[in-house]
Amino acid sequence: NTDTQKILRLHIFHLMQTASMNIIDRDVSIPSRGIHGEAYRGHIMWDELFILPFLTLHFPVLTREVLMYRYRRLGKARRAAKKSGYRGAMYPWQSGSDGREESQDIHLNPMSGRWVPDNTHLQRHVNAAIVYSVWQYYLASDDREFLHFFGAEMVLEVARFWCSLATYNPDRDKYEIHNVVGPDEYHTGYPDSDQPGLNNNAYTNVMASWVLQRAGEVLNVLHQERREELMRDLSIEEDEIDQWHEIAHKLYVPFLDNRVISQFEGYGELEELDWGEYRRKHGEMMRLDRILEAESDDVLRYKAGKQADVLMLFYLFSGRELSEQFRSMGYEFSIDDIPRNISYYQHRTSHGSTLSSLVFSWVLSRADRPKSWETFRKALLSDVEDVQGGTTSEGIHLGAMAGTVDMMQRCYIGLEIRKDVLWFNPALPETLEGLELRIRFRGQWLQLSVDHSELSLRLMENSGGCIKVGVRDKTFDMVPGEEQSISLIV
Ligand code: IFM
Repeated sequence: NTDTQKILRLHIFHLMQTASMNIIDRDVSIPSRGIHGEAYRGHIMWDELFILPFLTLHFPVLTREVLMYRYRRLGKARRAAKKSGYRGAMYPWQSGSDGREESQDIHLNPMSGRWVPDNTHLQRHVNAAIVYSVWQYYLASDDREFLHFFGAEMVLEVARFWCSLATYNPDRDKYEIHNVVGPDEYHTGYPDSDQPGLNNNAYTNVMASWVLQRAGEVLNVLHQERREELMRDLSIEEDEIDQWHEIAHKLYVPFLDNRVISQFEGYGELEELDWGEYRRKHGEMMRLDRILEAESDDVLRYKAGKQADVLMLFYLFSGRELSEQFRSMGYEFSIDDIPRNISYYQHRTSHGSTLSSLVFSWVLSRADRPKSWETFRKALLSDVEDVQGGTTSEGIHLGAMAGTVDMMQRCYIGLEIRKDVLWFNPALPETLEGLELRIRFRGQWLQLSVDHSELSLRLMENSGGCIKVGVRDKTFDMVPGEEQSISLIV
């Protein structure tokens, strides 16, 4: 695996060029294509969701900086929400210097020479991504100062936005979210509709519910005085909190047969694409949307996705967390349902974004390790082989770069932070003999090495206290200077 290691180091190198100590106090964030090229004009999108986990476990101070970029634009996000008739804060899909929406309205299809409408700005899920990053940073760093002064306010204002976006459907006794776009950027509306956006994108609705639940939790974590202060300053009344609770537990999630989550409401009625025929005709189909548009057809008509959408849920949450999340929303969804969902969308995705192979390799890591590794290698080669045929010269793909490093750091080691416990559940692919790395958790360095039979941990000598560690189902405390070796043979 020297080749894999070499590319991972190259990825870290590029990442550290964009996010280094030099960004501290500069009010900048991390553009999706780094500072390496002009694609997306340097805009900041949701890619920090894939980038921050690496930074948080090594340079938490940089994650804080990136989150501060968002905090400084909270006022703009509030104004954007108000202008669109919502409450709270609505962050833009593409953000630049002053925090206004910078997304394009039209884009060029070079295959047809036509300019086509672009409604990708309706990806409101970026707001959930910001809260997810705030929460993960808080859990990993225990930076209560950040949560107290900045993070909590963002969480509450975004929760308020989701609450005002949701509408009640009495026929279902459920809340719904309309006119949005999920991570799959092919589906920005319904075929033959003159209205942009989709109803009840499953990823968006589940994330909105998760955010609303975190908003309740954040208020409990805060010191009483700060809680009262924020509620007063933001004019949050107790009945508003009750409403968050009600919506969080009653957001609608569409399903197809057999507990396969429907990407959005109406997805099941779309036509199946003849993937075999199209592959024969076009070979690589990463930009299936452009191929179809050039043929005067429309990707909106088909069950064909650009990138992982529903599967993002399995990327962000462990099976156990997700089952709990679904249960809280009134749905039964178990870990056993995950492989069926992966298989369904695996056959209907063109991987037109480099983020897609990354997410697929992650979600396959438990059910099909060889396939996960094969897909990981694809994500790994995104820029070194310029797999999209010419996009790397417009800037590297930082989400895929950081995400592939994070595959080693979190995915194959099964690293997860739940409440104040750092969990490990290693499942290395056959091809990976072992890993050695050092991570930062709640202000302390933990050295770890893992192979197929053993996990060794050493909490470095320092002035901190003990940390809580969990391996598979057992938890224990570790004090600075302590070493632990745990057999992985069952
Ligand atoms: O943010 C991504 C999006 O999910 C897919 N298109 C590229 C963007 C920038 O990386």
